[in-house]
Amino acid sequence: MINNKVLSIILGGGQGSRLYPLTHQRSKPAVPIAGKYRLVDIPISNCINADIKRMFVLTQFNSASLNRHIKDTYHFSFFSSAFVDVLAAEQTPTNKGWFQGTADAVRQSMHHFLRHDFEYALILSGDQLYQMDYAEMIAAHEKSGAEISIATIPVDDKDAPGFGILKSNEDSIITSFIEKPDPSLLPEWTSDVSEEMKQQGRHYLASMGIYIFNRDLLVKLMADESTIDFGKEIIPQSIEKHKTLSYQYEGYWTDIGNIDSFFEANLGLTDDIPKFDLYDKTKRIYTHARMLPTTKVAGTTLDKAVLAEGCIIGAAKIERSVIGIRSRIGTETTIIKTYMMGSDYYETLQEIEENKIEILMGIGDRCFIKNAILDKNCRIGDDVRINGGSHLEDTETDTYVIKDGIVVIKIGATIPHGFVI
Ligand code: ADQ
Ligand code: ADP
Repeated sequence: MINNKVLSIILGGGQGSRLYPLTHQRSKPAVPIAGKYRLVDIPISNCINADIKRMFVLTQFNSASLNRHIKDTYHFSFFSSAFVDVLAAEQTPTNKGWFQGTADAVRQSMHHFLRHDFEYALILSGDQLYQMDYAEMIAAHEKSGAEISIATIPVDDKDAPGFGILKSNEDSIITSFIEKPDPSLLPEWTSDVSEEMKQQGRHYLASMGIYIFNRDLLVKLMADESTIDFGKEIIPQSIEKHKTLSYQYEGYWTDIGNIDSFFEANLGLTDDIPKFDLYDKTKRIYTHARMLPTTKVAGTTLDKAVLAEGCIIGAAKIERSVIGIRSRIGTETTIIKTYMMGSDYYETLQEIEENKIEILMGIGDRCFIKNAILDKNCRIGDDVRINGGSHLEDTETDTYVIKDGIVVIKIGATIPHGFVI
C-alpha cells in the first residue's frame, strides 16, 4: 500500500560539522549506526512503516556511500510508484550551489517535488533516533484542519535551549514559538504537560523538527526567498497567519546531532530494555541486506554486547559495546563502552600477502579500548591502549579526534602496535 497523499522530504544534514570526523568523507545520513544501519535508515523505515513510500533525501554534498546505500537497499516493485531519491545541493543558473539552511534546501528542490502529486509534505530530520507512526500524525493534521503540524515533545531545562520551544491552546493549536531560547527566558515558556512528564521535569514543549505542510501553503512559503531556516523563520512567521497544530509525542526520541549524543544513542542499544527497540516487528528498521555470514566468537566474556553479522571475535572481554558488521577482534583484547562500526569488506589472505599488510583491519591482540568510536575500516595494531574519558582534552591528529572525552578513530586510520591514547 502507498499513501498517495504524502510526499516525504528528509533533511539529510548541513555541513555536519558537529559529527566531525564521522562526516569528514560522507554526508550525515550515511553515518553508520547500531552496527549495521545508517542514520538515514531511521526516517526512511518510519516512512515505510506508515506506507509513505515516496521520499526525497536532501543532502549538502553527494556522497558515494549514501548513494550506494540507498540504491542497494530500497528496491521497490517495478510497478510501484515508490522511490527514495537523494538530492544533493546542485548548481543551476539560478542558485549558488550550497543549501543555506533547511528552508533553502527545500526551496531549491521544490521543482523535483512538484513533479509529484501530493497533498501534504512531511518534512523530517535525518539525525534523530525514534520510531514514530507518521500515519497518526497525518490523521491528527487532517482532523484539526490545520495548514501546518509540528511534532512536539516535552523536554527539561537542560535540553530546552537547544530546541524550538512553543506554547499551544486547549485545542493544541500553537500560539507562540521561540527558536532555541536563552535559558533566562525559560520561565515564560512552560506548558501544561502530563503528570508523568512533570515528574521528569519536562515542562517545555519542544519542536521535534518534524513538520507537515499542506502543499499549497508550502509552495507559497517557499516563494519568499528571504527565509533560510524552518526553525528560525518559517515556523515563527507562520504560526500567527496559518493554523499550526502541535502533535504531541511522548515516546522515545533523541536528536543525535553531536558526537556525545551519537555515542550515547549507540551504547543505549546495549541496555537490557533499550529505549530504541530494534526488535519490534511492527516498527521494523530496514537496511542493506548484505547476506553476511554469522558471527564467530572464541573465548570472549560478553556483557551487554551488541554484535552485528559477519564478525570474527577472539577478544577476552566485550562490555557495553556495539560491534559492527565484519569486525575482526584479536585475542586477549578488552573492549569497554565502545562503538566499533566494523568494515566494508574482508581482506583476503592473498591481499594481505600481496600488499604486505602488517596491521589488519579490525583490532589486534592484547588491546585495551574504552570510551571510543572506531569508524569503518580502522586498523588497530597489537598492544594498543585507548582509554577515553573526561581526563582527555579535545584534540585532533591525522588518525583520531578526541571530543568530550570520546576518542574517535577516523575512517580507515591505522594505529600502530603499542600506541597509547
Ligand atoms: P536544529 O536541528 O538545530 O533545530 P537545523 O540545524 O536546521 O536545526 O537542522 C534540522 C535538520 O535539517 C537536521 O537533520 C539537519 O541535519 C538538517 N539540515 C540542516 N541544514 C541542512 C541543509 N542545508 N541541507 C539539508 N539538510 C539540512 C531544528 C528546529 C528546532 C527543533 C529541532 C529538533 O529548528 O526548532 O527543535 O530541529 O531537533
Ligand atoms: P555496506 O555494508 O556499507 O552497506 P557493502 O557491504 O556493499 O556496503 O560494502 C561497502 C563497500 O565496500 C562496497 O562499495 C564495496 O564495493 C566496497 N569494497 C568491497 N571490497 C573492497 C575492497 N577490497 N577494498 C575496498 N572497498 C571494497
